[in-house]
Amino acid sequence: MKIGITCYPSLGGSGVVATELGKLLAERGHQVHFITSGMPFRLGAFHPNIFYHEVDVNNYDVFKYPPYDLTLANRMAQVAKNENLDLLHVHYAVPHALCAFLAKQMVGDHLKIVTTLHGTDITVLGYDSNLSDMIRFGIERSDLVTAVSSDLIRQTKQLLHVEKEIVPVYNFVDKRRYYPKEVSALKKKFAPNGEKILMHISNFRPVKRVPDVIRIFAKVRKEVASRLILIGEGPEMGLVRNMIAEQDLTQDVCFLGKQDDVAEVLSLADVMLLPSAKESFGLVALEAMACGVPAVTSDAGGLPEVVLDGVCGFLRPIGDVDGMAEAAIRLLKDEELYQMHSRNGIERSNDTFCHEKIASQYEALYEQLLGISQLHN
Ligand code: GMT
Repeated sequence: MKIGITCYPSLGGSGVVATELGKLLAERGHQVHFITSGMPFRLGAFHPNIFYHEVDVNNYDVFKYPPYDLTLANRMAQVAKNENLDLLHVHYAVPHALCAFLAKQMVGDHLKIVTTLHGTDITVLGYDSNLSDMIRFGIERSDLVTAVSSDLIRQTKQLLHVEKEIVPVYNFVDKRRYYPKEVSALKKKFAPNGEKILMHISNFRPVKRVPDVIRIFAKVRKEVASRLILIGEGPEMGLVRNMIAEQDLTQDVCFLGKQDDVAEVLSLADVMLLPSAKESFGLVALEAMACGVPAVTSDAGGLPEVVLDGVCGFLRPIGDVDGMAEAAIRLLKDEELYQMHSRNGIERSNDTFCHEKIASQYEALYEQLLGISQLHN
């Protein structure tokens, strides 16, 4: 198949999923064309089946706002015509589903549109009355719509009153890159006296509740000698740094900033913290589990579909700092319990969220949409 993929290319789970999926499809022999405003950050090495088409937005003085949407739609139509694309798979509804719809109007009905809903495109932007009708329209005019969790489907239907069928397709991890790694030498650098390491990775937006991470860590540290590694950057970074200083935690917290490839650092962690207020899936919890690191998270959105409470981590109500701290302490103090959770997480990520399984699921959906009889599997 000839597949166009559009996503936000900078750091973020939806861009990661779109890029990794494109790479897997290319490995399976499909021709994959990324149509994005910048090189997707996880695209990596050259592959003969992968092509990149940049969306170069005109910043002409007359425009108060650069016309990303129209330029993207135009580029999608150009690439679809020139490369004879079978379908466009767009990640994140706003504005990508609408751009794909416009491109289809320009190219013709044979071009199929697949839209994947990732989270805040619904759970935040869906509440904006300036956008909600447009989001519903984009979903309804897509030929196929998927969402990364059943909870996101439920929320989409409830909030936007969408009639269209939405197919759940979970996110995945590539187990060839995400597995427990031998990092004992590196661990000594971050935890020289054998302290346990708690980790948090996010874009430091309010929805991630990073201040809760600091509160949880402050409690854990009283019971278990530990350090906190923070990865990522974002609007709440200043607030978080202030909290750390005020609570006199500076010497035990390490900021690694934005990291392109977290597969290398995840194995440093003993516990992953993700206390988000909203999380349609929580890719970072899955990536941690794949590396044998149990996650202690809130029970927001799709997280209960990823982390099984008491099996490969713990789920606690949003804002339950005491509960999350207590769960982390239990894991860190009880080696047998810890090993069980770690093993279960690896098993669950390799099974339910295996990259091959999910790539096959997308492939089968594309084939069904294009009326191709399924020859593989
Ligand atoms: O909205 C965001 O937080 C960013 C978005 C993204 O583009 O990474 O994250 C969403 O999509 C990820 C990949 O499907 C999910 O793992 C995240 O849970 C989801 N974020 C939220 O729902 C807050």
